[in-house]
Amino acid sequence: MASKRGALIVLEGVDKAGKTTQCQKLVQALQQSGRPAEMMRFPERSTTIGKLISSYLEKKNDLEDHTVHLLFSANRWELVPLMKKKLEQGTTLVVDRYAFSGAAFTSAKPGFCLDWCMKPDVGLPKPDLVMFLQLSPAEAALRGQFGEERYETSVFQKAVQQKFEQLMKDPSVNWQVIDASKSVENVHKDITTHSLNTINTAQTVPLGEL
Ligand code: DGP
Repeated sequence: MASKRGALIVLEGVDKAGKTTQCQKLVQALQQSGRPAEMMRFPERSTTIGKLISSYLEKKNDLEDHTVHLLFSANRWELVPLMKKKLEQGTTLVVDRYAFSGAAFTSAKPGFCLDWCMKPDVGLPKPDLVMFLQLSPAEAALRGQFGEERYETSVFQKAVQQKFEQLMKDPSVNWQVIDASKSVENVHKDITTHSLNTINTAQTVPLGEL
């Protein structure tokens, strides 16, 4: 009998929602309970494409908006063989941002529609679960100043949030909205509950495509 595949679990949300902390805590909890799990993040800045993206985000270079959109997508595609291998081996992947950030961030720019923005990611492995860490712009502001990177302004983040709300209407994606205003431990509990359910059901269905 074929071994059981891992689940593809994605955390999305605007800045300051706590995605990275929660990804790390989830991976740790899964590993401690004997379930193979690893964290990934997008953009993955270590590759050649990722380095270009990183210097764009740090405002060290300027790239045309369509071009950078395609680079973000290419950065996801270049990791697909590794993702598939790990999932097939039974490792659950907990991913900090994915194609939904791609569509939300670019479509928040003037002159872009959501439909065009989603096209380059069509065919990527489909997450079994996407948890959206919901935090109001006011609560996010209480968590401290934005950094220096491109996109880190409250006006842009509000536009991104609206785009995520549109994306969450897609019933073909298993979205779960998580109240990220709760304590770190309580958010972790919610995320763990959804993830354990998903890991069990993912074993019974093949990996889909976006
Ligand atoms: P992070 O390393 O998670 O802080 O993400 C870096 C920034 O890049 C953050 O502002 C979100 C943005 N971002 C992530 N993925 C994409 C994408 O696919 N396209 C665009 N335009 N921006 C993205």
